[in-house]
Amino acid sequence: MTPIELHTYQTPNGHKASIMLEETGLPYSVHVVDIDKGRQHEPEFLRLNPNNKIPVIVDPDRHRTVFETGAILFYLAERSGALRPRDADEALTTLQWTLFQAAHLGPMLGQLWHFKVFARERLPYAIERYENEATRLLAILDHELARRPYLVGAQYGIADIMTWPWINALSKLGRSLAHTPHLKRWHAAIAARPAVRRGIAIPHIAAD
Ligand SMILES: N[C@@H](CCC(=O)N[C@@H](CS)C(=O)NCC(=O)O)C(=O)O
Repeated sequence: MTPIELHTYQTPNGHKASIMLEETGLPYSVHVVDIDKGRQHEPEFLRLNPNNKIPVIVDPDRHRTVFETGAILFYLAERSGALRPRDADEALTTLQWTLFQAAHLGPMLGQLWHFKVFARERLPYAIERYENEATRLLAILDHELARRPYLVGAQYGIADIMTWPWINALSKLGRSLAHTPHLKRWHAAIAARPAVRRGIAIPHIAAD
């Protein structure tokens, strides 16, 4: 099979795709899109994703380009047969937690990151709003994970890969998992997976 192209950068969203590729064992090549230098706005990249966001995958054998990590993960599960929901019920629950990540956890933590780390002006109202949203969403995940090992049930899967890189990045936002013990247990279990350790090292970016 021709390797799948992964267009990515060292970020939580990029890591969802690289972890999934590592879990599937599909051959792939890495193409660094330096979003710190604005490469995601260049015409060549916009042809892959008009929404100027990494990651994107290109599957040359299927003439298929996919952006949005939820779609990428479902595509790679189908393509490889790995981590595929086992029945319609599991597929629907997986989609539900995938959309929860894409619609809530990702955007809220992304905004918190923006206002805490990048904003030129310190805006206490914005920081408080997104801190509170983060606390609320983490409590939901902790409550769910008190009742089962992984987001969809007994098995690790796509919904966990969607969510884990953002939980893993919380320490960069000055937040710990001390008050969410079930989320902490889940985070540690996934962090120990060899494919996850390899996935978060991608792309390797040499220091200047
Ligand atoms: N919902 C998108 C989010 C992707 C995303 O926000 N990517 C960020 C990096 S973590 C990005 O490329 N930002 C560049 C920009 O906004 O210009 C997904 O799940 O793929």
